[in-house]
Amino acid sequence: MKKTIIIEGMSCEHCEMHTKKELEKIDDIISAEADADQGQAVVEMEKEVADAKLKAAVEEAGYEYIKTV
Ligand SMILES: [Cu+2]
Repeated sequence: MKKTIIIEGMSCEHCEMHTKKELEKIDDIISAEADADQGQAVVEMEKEVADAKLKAAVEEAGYEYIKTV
């Protein structure tokens, strides 16, 4: 199961890595890939993860969570 998160504020590979690491700390997230150019991250989940948790991880990484689509 996948979700795409729209994120503002990432500008380079380091930003992508910060976001990826924070998202992958969440239980039930198998992997996360962030793309600064597209301003989004895609998470692969073992089971449904609440959007609030995704938001918290993005903010912890230092970027602005816009929405989950
Ligand atoms: Cu950066």
